[in-house]
Amino acid sequence: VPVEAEKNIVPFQKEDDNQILKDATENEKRKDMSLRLGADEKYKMERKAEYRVKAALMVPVHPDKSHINPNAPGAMGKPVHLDLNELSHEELKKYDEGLMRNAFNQYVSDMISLHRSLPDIRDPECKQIEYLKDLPDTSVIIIFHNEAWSVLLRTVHSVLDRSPTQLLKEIILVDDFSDFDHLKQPLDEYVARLSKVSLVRLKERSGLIRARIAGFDASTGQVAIFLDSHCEATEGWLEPLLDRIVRNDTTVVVPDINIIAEDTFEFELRGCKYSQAGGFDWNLEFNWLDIPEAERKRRAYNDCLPFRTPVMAGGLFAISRKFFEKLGKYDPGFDIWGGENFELSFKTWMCGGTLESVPCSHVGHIFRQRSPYNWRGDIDVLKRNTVRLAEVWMDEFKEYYYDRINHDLGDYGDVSDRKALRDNLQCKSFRWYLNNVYPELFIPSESKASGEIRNKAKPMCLDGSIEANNLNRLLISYPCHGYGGNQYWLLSTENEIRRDSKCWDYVSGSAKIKFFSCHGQRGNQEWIYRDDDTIYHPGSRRCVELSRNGRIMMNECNTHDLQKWFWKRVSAN
Ligand code: LR7
Ligand code: MN
Repeated sequence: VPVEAEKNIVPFQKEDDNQILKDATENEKRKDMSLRLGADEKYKMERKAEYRVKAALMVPVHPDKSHINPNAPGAMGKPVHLDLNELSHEELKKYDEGLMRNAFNQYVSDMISLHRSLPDIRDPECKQIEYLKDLPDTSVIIIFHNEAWSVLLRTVHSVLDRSPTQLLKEIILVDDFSDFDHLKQPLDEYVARLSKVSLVRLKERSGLIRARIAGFDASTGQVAIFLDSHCEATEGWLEPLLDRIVRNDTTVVVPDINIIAEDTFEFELRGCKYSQAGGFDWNLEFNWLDIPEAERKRRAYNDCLPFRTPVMAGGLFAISRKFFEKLGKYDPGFDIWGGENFELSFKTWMCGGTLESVPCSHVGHIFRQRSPYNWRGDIDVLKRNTVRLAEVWMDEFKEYYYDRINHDLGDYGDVSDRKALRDNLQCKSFRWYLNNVYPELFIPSESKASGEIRNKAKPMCLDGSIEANNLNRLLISYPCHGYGGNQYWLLSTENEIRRDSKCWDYVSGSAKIKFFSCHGQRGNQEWIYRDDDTIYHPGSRRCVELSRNGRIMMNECNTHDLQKWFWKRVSAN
C-alpha cells in the first residue's frame, strides 16, 4: 500500500503510529543485538560507556570554560557519533526511550554541555556591518510541550550566553501543559536560580499558538522574539535582528535557521550564501525556496543583506511589541500546531509591514521527521487552522486550497472577529500580496481541467506524492478517495499535468511517469487530453494506461477503457 502517496490526506496521528511502529521494530533489532553479546564483552562495554557518561558530566558548564575543552562531546557544534553496539542494555533502553519520546536523539543531547560551544559561523561580511548602537530591549519567548531537559535548557543558555546583557530583558518560558516529570518541580527549581528567566504554566493544553500569545502577554520588552524549545542561538544572533526593527518597526524578521542534526546534534555550518526564502503551494504547506532572482538583484547580489520572503517558517522570529499588537497577535482560534506562520506572514505583508530574513543572524533548530507529542484525536487541527486562515486572508484565492481538500472545510468555528480585524486595519487584498510579494507562485487560474483523474474501466485514480522527501516520485494508481490531496491534478493551458510546481514527465522508452519541476518547454512534459478521453504524450506517441495488475504504464494508444480517463472538472472551452 503506497502509504507515502497518501501523506497529504492521512490525519497526522496515523502517520505517527506508523513511525512509532517503525521505530519500535528498529529498537527490537538493536536490543537483540545487545542481548547476543557475551557477558564479558558486555561488561567491558558497560565500563566504557560509564566512563563516557562520566566524561560528559565532567564537561565544565560555565560557558567560558566549555570553549577551552574542545574535546567535550558536541563541542564547537561537532557531531556526537554513538556506536549503539557499545551501549549496555540499560543505556540502550534509555536511548530508545529518548528517541521515542522526542523524535530526536535525546541520549546524545544529554551528553552535550548545556553551554556547548559553537563556532562563529558568520561570514566575514557580517562582521563588517555596523549595527545601530541604540537597540531596543528584548523579551525572548520560548514555548514548549514535553521538551527534553537538556534540549530545552541548552536553548535557554544559548540565549543567555550569547545575547548582550543590556539587550536581553527577559526570557519567558511557557509550559503548554507538559506531563514529563522533569518539567515540573525540577524545572521550577532550576529556573529559580537563573536571573532574567521566568516560567509561565498553562492550565490546559493550549497548542503553540495560544501558548505564544500567553508568553507575549506576560512579557514587557519592546521587541518580542519567539523561539522553539529546541534551538541554539549563535554568537551575534541578536543585533542584526533588532537593527532591522529599529529602522522600521513594521519589519518582522527571521534569522537564518541552521540545522541541528536530530541524530548527532551536529550544528550545520552554513553562511549567507545558502539562505533560503519561505514559500508555499496551494496545499498551504510551507516549503523552502531559492531566493527569487528579482530579490537577489534588488540586493545587488550581496548574499549577506536582509532579503524579503513571502512567508516565514514560523518558529523563530522577532517582531516589535507594538506591531504584533496592532496585527492582533495570532488568531486564538488556531489549535495545537500549524498555519499560524502563514497568518502572521500574510498579515505582515497585507497590513503594511515587511517580512525579512536576515542571513547574518544564525539560530540552530532541531528538525525532525515526525511530531512526537499528542495532537488531538477528534479533529484535524491543521485543516481547521488552515481553513480559518483561508477564510480570513485569502479572498477568492481560497478556492485553490479548497480544491485540494475537496471543498470539505469541516467545522472551522467563527472567524467574524478576525475578518473585522482585517477590515479595521484596512489591509490589502490577497491578490495584491500574490502580485507584489510572491509573483513566483503558480496560480492555477486558467486550467483546462482539474481534480481527480478516474479510470473508466476500474474505480482507480492517478495518484502520486510530489514531496521532496519522497524518493519515489512517480505516478501510480490508487483507489479513488475523493479527498483531493495526492489525487489532485491540473491540466494547464500549456498542456502540462501538474500539481503546484511539479509536472508529469515521461522519457520515451522508460517504464514510469515521474514528477519533475515544470519547465514550460513541452517536450517530455506535454500531455494532450483528447476527446476520446485518452491522455496522449506526443513526445513518445503513447497513451497513459492502467495495466491489468494496477500499474500505470505508457502504451500504444488503443480504444480500450483502461486508457480512458475522466477528469473531475473539465473547463467548457
Ligand atoms: O501543542 C503544542 N504546544 C507547544 O507548545 C505543540 C507544540 N508546542 C511547541 C513545541 O514544543 C515547539 O517548541 O511549539 C513549538 C513548535 O513545535 P514543533 O517544534 O513540533 O514544530 P516544527 O518545528 O516542526 O514546526 C514549524 O511549524 C510550526 C507550525 O505551526 C511552528 O510555527 C513551529 O514553530 C515551526 N518551527 C520552525 O519554524 C523552525 C524551523 C522549522 C521549519 C521549516
Ligand atoms: Mn521545532
